[in-house]
Amino acid sequence: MSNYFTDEYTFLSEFKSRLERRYIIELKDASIRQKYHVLGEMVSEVIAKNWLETNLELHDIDHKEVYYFSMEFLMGRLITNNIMNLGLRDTIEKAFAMEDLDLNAIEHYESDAGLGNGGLGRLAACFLDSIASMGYPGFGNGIRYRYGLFEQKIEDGYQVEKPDDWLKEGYVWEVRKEEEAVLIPFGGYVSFEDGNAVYYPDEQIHAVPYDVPVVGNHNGMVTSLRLWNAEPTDKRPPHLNAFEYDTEIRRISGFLYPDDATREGKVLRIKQQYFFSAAGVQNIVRKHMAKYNDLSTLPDKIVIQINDTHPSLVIAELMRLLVDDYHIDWEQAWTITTNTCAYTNHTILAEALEKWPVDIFEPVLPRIYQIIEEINRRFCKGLLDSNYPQETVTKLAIIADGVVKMAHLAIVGSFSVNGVAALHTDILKNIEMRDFNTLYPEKFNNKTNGITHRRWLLHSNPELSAILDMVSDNWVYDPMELQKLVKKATTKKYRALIKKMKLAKKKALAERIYDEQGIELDPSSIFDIQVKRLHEYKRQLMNALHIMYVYNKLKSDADFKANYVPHSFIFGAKAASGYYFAKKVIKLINTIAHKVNQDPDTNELLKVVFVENYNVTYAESIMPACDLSEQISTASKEASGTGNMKFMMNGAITIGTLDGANVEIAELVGEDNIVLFGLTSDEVNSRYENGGYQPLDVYHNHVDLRLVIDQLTNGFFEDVDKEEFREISDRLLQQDHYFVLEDFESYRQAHERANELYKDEEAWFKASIINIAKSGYFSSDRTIRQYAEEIWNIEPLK
Ligand code: 26V
Repeated sequence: MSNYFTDEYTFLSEFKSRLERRYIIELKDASIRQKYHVLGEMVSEVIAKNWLETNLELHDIDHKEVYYFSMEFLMGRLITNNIMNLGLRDTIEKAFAMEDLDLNAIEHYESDAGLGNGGLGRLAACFLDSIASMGYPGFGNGIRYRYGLFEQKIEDGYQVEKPDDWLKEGYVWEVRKEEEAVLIPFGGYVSFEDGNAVYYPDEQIHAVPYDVPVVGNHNGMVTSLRLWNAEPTDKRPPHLNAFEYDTEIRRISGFLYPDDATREGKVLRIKQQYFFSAAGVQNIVRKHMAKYNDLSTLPDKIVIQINDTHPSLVIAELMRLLVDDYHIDWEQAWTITTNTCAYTNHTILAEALEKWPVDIFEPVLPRIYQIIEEINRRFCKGLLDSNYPQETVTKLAIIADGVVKMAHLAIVGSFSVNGVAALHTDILKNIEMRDFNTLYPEKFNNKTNGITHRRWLLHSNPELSAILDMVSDNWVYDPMELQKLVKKATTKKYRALIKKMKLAKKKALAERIYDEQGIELDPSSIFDIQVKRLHEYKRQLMNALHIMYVYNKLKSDADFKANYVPHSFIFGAKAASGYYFAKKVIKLINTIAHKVNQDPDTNELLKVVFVENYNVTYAESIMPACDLSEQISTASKEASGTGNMKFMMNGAITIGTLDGANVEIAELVGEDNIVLFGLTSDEVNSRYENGGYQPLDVYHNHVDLRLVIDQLTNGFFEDVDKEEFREISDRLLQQDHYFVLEDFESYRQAHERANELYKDEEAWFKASIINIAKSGYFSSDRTIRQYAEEIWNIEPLK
């Protein structure tokens, strides 16, 4: 195949000629859509060559591979990543400059692949980037959702969800591999014939893989993210007509669950989980048999990383295949399975730990249920034989009280269980999963999360990248090299460079916000940003109450006003569609914004924006534009956080609690270069043990805070009904499970310290530089290397 990217002239002539052949149009008349498609196609052809070579090499050599099973991959846009990693950007830019075309605008045509909810899904995408860029043999395995995470509109201050029809124009990067489709059975019954279980399912569903290339950075490596699509077979259950059957099947890969707050559609969710887990396992076993013809060697050649409990049915499915289809005895099958699977826990929130009611689970997956029962029976028997008290056995059982506990299945069936930040792993080991840790101390380990510095620094912040090039010529390959910046923190020159970079990125963000929402931000104000999913534990509400406090002070206290550096408070957050309280908080933030932005007394000093439809692509312009990064979860609740790392890497200073990876950020940058506040995780837990605290005491003792709480319901917001925020004030005063009121004063003081720090320009940019310099640790390359060496036991290809 010819390479059309050798120089700008060759590229341009091919680009034009393809537009003519494909769309019967000349370049000057072509639409962005047409240009995007032709460019995407040309880049895909370069990828194809590397992809085939990578696949052939992986096929031929004897090595071990990792399969990252995840219900979510929040990939964002791929075109920029692909063009840069393949080293094509220069040629394309030169060619486009000759024709006055804007590559950026064409890139922006690509839809943001939002097959994930938040941190967990984006982590999976960062991991794939690191796996490919470091040359590890590894693949993603997930679902090809027809609709990704909803698109958020704000109407009258309320969130409205619109379907994310991301595939409507096709997806230029994917390749359908119909030949590798597998059948997934559901329902029906099991009969025992000659001592073997024979499963007669009600329905069979085709799982058809679509492969998306994951392009390594300048290393010729292209690995795959395999996404499974659910399609009908010709065997339809008798009770459904053809149309109903088709609709029912397609729902399985129909949409990503946006609802991590409520658990509706349990059956569908179980089907989704089994669908992509079983398809992935069948694929692995088939490949392994074709290459080695011996399943006892599976753990030497394959490791399956289970991303949260969603794919933990791989454990039961692998057992089913080994025992039922390959007639391997249970003990050996169990050894193979537990040496192949490894599990990552991403949350300790009790309400987020998956439990499936047996009466729902069993009819959908009757054989899988039997296998889990047998795993459970043997596990419990083992405990009882080792003299564990019945009470402990019941607590640890996989099936108990009429539910299947997916985390217990994942722990029992894996050789490794990891948390995602040091504090989180400590909490898992010492509190949440203490008994399991006593039982299997060798399984538990920590792998602090990371982010790909290629997307989150190199691609989204070229201005900062250029500065970093001045201190190291190798930081892209070895992000720990960023440390060299430490000694520049005390130089005027570098502080000025960073200041200039920050201002440029803030201007760019301000422009986008103005274009989209008509709100004008002053780029010289402090950009104080909180972007993440909306959850009570993340405490966007505390941030909002603090803004109300600031507004009140600006109106009533001249000294405060004189001392106040202008602030732009920026929020971005999607709330699960069924999460009523979270949606109220969005309405509150928008109501505050509406009021304060209009007030001529204060609006030179205080602006508030809730950006619409925060997603990966938006994050790429938000992260570099931040001065103060809000990481204010109730201590112990945020397993890690990864936005905190993206902000830090782009020179923001964190205002945060000692939670998740903030703890490690604080250790790295030192107390002078982070603004900490609030209860510690131990303090939070000891309050829970002692029956919580009295929010009313705080309310009565804190005059300024009391005013803010009162304003929620006293008509202060003229545009809304007085009762609009009643539930918010009730919850704060009656339960306040997340210690918003208790932490408020300490948060307020922290903001005061941040305000003072910002005024001392020298100190501020010094801190900013230290943050950038220390952020190399949070590259997902480091995280993936640790997984590879300490869990997966795999090596990069030469
Ligand atoms: C689910 C639910 C469901 C019920 C309501 C509360 C709730 C809260 C969170 C979740 C998500 C659980 C899994 C998850 O996305 N965890 C996130 O994983 C990130 C990557 O490891 C990590 O940085 C975040 O701290 C963690 O919340």
